[in-house]
Amino acid sequence: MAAISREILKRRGIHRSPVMATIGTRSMASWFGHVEPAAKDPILGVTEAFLADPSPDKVNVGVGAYRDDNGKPVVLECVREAERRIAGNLNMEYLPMGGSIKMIEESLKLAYGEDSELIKEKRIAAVQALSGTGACRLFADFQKRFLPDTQIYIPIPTWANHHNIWRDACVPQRTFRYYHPETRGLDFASMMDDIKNAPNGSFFLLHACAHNPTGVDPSEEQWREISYQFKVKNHFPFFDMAYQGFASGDPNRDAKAIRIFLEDGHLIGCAQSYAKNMGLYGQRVGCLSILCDDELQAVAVKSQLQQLARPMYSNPPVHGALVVSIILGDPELKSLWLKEVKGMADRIIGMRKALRENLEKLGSPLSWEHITNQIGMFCYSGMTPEQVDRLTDEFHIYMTRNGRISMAGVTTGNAGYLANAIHEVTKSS
Ligand code: KET
Repeated sequence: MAAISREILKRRGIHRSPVMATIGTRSMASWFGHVEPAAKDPILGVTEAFLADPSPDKVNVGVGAYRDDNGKPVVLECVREAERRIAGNLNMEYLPMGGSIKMIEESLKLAYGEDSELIKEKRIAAVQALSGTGACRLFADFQKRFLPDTQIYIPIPTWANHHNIWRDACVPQRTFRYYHPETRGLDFASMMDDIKNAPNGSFFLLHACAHNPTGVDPSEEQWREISYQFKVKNHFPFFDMAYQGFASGDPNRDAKAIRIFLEDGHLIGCAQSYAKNMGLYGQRVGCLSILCDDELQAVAVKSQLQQLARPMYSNPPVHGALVVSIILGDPELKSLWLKEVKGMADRIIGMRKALRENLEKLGSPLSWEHITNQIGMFCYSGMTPEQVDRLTDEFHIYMTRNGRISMAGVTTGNAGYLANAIHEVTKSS
């Protein structure tokens, strides 16, 4: 028992503590004596701190969760209607290991295109996943099991949890350059260099749109060049698409990068999430898809994804999957959803303008152009961890220490307060 524990700890990079050395002769209380408190999650830890603050002025622009202009969480009208239709009709039986077939079909149309030949040819292995995180994790586990000698190239910076996901799946990580702090834009030249210099056949994690945390995406032309270079190098692109619809307000446009890679004949992987674009955060509904050479391969890959799911969570939850398939399967509800996604994206764009204008009105000596240039849920402000600490300590404003502002938490009511506080902590820098 102790030997197994030691082996597991060693694999996770945790070295045996003195308490573990004498395990077995100790009382029960000592079994966990070596467990240190985990480091706070850089994103969800912010929400915990926000909730613990009694100040009436407090503002949470930490986690990427959409709020209305009164700062309240939103349940979309299309979701409410889908739930009305579900009410009373739902049995609580298990879904298959791979999840809802209907939800998967609709998800593939959304990512690969309504009339995609690849769907008709049944070349895509896909399973319902526990939202975007679960889709990434399932893929990472698949990668470890079937391509054990590969690594994953992750952009710097990225969503912090990407590093945890591939670490826990025991896939070695490499990084590639993405962001240029001086221009607050894409470091395209360095990114291309890193793509060229990676060994042929490397796995790359790409944000399909609305890159988190920077809000900086390659242009269409740049995506074409990236895709071309991936072809030359025979790299495998894995797209994390957590914000489809949140970048431009149009889910089809936001899938452009994926469509370009498909046109160029790549095999791809894709993680989809309905957390943000349908506001189904806590329902944990998403989809993992892997495009294969042919139907036979797709059947085999899907069966292996199911094998990975079975001992982990057996089968995915049913409620969110029903909501998604009802909305996407009904033309009227789907167009209501499209309108509502656009409404959310537009409100965020409006708040970008408001925050920038407020900062400029205050006479800030710094340029805040990037607030309106960046897209999606986040503004990568350029503030330092120390400046963020001051925002929290002096103004009760909560955000991640990398300077990321969740624009989804900015409202007409708090944009002025936020701008004033940002101005106070940045004006002498
Ligand atoms: N990928 C990206 C790029 C991402 O930003 C998130 C969530 C996810 C996947 C996972 O979302 P899911 O709820 O599993 O579908 N990001 C926000 C929330 C979080 O950290 O969990 C965030 O960055 O605030």
